[in-house]
Amino acid sequence: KAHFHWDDPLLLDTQLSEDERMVRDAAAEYAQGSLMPRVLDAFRNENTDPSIFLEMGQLGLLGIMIPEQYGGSNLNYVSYGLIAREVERVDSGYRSMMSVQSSLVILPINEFGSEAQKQKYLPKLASGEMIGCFGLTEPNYGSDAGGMLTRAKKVPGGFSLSGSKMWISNSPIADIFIVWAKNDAGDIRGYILEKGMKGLSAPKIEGKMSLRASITGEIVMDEVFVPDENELPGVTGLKGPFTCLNSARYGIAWGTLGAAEWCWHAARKYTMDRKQFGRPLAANQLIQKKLVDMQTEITMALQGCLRLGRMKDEGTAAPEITSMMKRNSCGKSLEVARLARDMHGGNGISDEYGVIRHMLNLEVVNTYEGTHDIHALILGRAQTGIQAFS
Ligand code: TGC
Ligand code: FAD
Repeated sequence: KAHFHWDDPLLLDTQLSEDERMVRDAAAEYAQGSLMPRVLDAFRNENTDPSIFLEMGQLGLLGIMIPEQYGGSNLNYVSYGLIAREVERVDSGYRSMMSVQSSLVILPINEFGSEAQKQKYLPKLASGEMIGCFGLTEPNYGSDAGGMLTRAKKVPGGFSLSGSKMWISNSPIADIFIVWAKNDAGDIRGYILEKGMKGLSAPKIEGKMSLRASITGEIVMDEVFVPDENELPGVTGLKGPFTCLNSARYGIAWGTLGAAEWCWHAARKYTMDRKQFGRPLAANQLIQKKLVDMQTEITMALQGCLRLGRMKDEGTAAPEITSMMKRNSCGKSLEVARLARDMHGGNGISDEYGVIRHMLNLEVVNTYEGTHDIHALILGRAQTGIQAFS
């Protein structure tokens, strides 16, 4: 009889190439060795350490899919997913810092930027010397991103940008800002703004109870002059930001499962160690059922992510599949984290045990990059042909 691997039932490990396993192991070593020791303080004291970008850059974790000539590592989508899973096993906030930099800042410049923009920004973004952020959401336009009010008015030599972006990861510490705005014709275009431009500010949003290791802010633009050469020439319309989101949402689909795996393993260990009524908690049928539900959901979701990664690598993945995986991974991981929190009893609410931190983080991950329900509507439209957003 073949051996059952309780922690990898479908033998995901054996479905990876040697190179993919090496990338995953390097990311795991960094995440467990350098990020894990910092996370309790970072979350408790809302302390975002910008040097993490340099560390990730040195390991090649930021410019994963861009060509080596721009400082990238030219790896595949499966590797990107595996890295996200290892980083988010520690904390969704650290994965968030990484996804914004790689999928939402490096990717649009690489895909839609001019040669001069690529040469100017990509190497420093890939090395982590420069920190980037991505401004799509506005105070009154979140899910309905296309309704944005931010305007890029044509002026001699460039554009004058006015408006505000809300809930922007990395913005208070960012050197560059990818901002999506409507031009005089009403078309959505991307602009690269730099810290220090007159009229530009990025105040921190205080009081976040989730993703506390990752700083979040606004982007406020009051007639910021942006030269012509800072407009992204290669894309017009919502396709621009959504192309970036396809990649970031894919990373989230893998990443949340890392957080879920961590919670599952913690719940297993805790319930095997802790005794109530004279025997381990894990000796109870209810507890075993919860552990098996976690194992089943995580195993199937990981297999789905791997399949999506392979499809992205071969160019056959429609964006709707990313919606399916992002939605499934976030919803199921949040449920796993809530169960794990419950199985830790009172200790489960202490940050020392980690499960409540993951649970709180996953509340946001289930909301950003398209909420759980918005992805249901994207998939519902694809299945019925009927648009149910409005
Ligand atoms: P819709 O009519 O569906 O599409 C408009 C145009 O966009 C194109 N498009 C896509 N292109 C590429 N990939 C995709 N996934 C695309 N989805 C749509 C589409 O083809 C069309 O192009 P064209 O040329 O025909 O005009 O647009 P809609 O306004 O009806 O969209 C509705 C909806 C709900 C699907 C969309 O607005 C949506 O996805 N809303 C969610 C908003 C969102 O995800 N925001 C994320 C903000 S960034 C963020 O959260 C970062 S957190 C990062 C971190 O910290 O990790
Ligand atoms: P809303 O769109 O107002 O939605 C509120 C509720 O209504 C949700 O449950 C939603 O599912 C539901 N809803 C909305 N429309 C419909 C409908 N038609 N039918 C049924 N239900 C509906 N954005 C960026 O651009 N860049 C970033 O870096 C970034 N980072 C973020 C970091 C954090 C910590 C957070 C919290 C958010 C971040 N966001 C970022 C914003 C994020 O993408 C939005 O919060 C998200 O898209 C949802 O928008 P909203 O908050 O305006 O909610």
